[in-house]
Amino acid sequence: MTDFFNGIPTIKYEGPESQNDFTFRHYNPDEVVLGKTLKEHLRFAVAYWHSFAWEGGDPFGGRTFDRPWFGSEMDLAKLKADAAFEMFEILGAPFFCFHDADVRPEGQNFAENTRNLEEIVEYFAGKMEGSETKLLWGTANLFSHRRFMSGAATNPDPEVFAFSAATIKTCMDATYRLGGQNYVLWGGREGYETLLNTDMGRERQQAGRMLQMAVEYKHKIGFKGAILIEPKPQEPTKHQYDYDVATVYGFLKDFGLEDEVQVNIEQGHAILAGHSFEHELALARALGIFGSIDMNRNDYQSGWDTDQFPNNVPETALAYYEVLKAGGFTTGGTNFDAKLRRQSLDAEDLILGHVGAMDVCAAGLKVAAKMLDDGKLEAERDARYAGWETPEGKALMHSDLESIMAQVTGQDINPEPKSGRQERLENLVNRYL
Ligand code: XUL
Ligand code: CO
Repeated sequence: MTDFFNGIPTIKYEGPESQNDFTFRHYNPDEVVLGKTLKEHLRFAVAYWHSFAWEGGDPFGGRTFDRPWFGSEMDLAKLKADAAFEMFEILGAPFFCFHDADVRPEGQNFAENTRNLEEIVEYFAGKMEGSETKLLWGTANLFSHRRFMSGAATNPDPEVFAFSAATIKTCMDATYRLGGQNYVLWGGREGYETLLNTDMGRERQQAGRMLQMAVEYKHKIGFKGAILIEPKPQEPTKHQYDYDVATVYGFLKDFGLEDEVQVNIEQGHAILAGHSFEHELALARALGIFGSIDMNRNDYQSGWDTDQFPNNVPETALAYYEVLKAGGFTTGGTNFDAKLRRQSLDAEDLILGHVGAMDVCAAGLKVAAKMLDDGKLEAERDARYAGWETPEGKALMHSDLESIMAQVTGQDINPEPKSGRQERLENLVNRYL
């Protein structure tokens, strides 16, 4: 036991009227909604990097947090793991997620990195035996160390490609060993700073081959989880190749991976790409590549990835509406890719950030479920496309320009515009909130 969370109780559901800060008001893990418990629907995960590895720095200042596990020794990495599993228990977190670099000290070389990772993975395995918390996904940090400054898979130096491929293998092994349900690839530095030194065509081929290798290895070791790509348009690089869901889909098609790889969609990344979160979710569903979500929020006034805990129920409601329409999560879940503000120094801030976020997501999911169950919004949408369900509408998709022209002239087709009824639909959605 560490003493880091001393005095903080296990968080229980007490309902919306509770005056206790350390309680859930909307997230009752056992509450059944549309045939599943909230715990099964939401599949919450704690992000190890933001909660335990991030030091509170920003571009203008360094560490503000003072955590007893900061440092580069293995013992401290184990102390960090102890505190992490204590927090998982306080929150009743069903899952967690990690990068290699979050959990093990950086070694002098690849072999030492691998040894450190393997030792911590065994330590995690031991802790997981006595814990309810499972691994939602693992991933490799191929963006923080200076060797990755010009990319990992897309690096102009083949040695960096090799180092990255080997690291991905070790992280897939770690994920598999711990029963992880997915493996994520986020291309933090797979992009460019200037086109003047960049061969985009070549770099894209390198990224495609790396992803194919990860998929080949997944099948080789019998990893049953999903491989997920996490789109982001920019930051840290000026431009990233996995820009958004549409771009990733084109990339997957190009490399024959559209049936092998799904997407992990992050709220803040969607905003940076000039989309809404629900846009990205709806498109992934339509393309059949929806996998998992990184739940956070971006400050709408700053143009960077602020990774804040979600706190807006109408937004989470529209997001979970899309998740439910996609059939809900299978291997995926709700990972809080969210960090405290750098002035939020205390252990209780870390707990309350998660408690509030879990409540906001649960409230949003319940609104979404009501909306879906009522069916009014879907009925309006179906009515708008009803013409396509008629024999004439269906036949159009199999026709050709000449026949269609004959039909339009023969029947004197002259379409009358119909209202999109946007305000009516917005009013309808607000009734559920
Ligand atoms: C960065 C980001 C990452 C990925 C995992 O913006 O979202 O933390 O989720 O590498
Ligand atoms: Co993320």
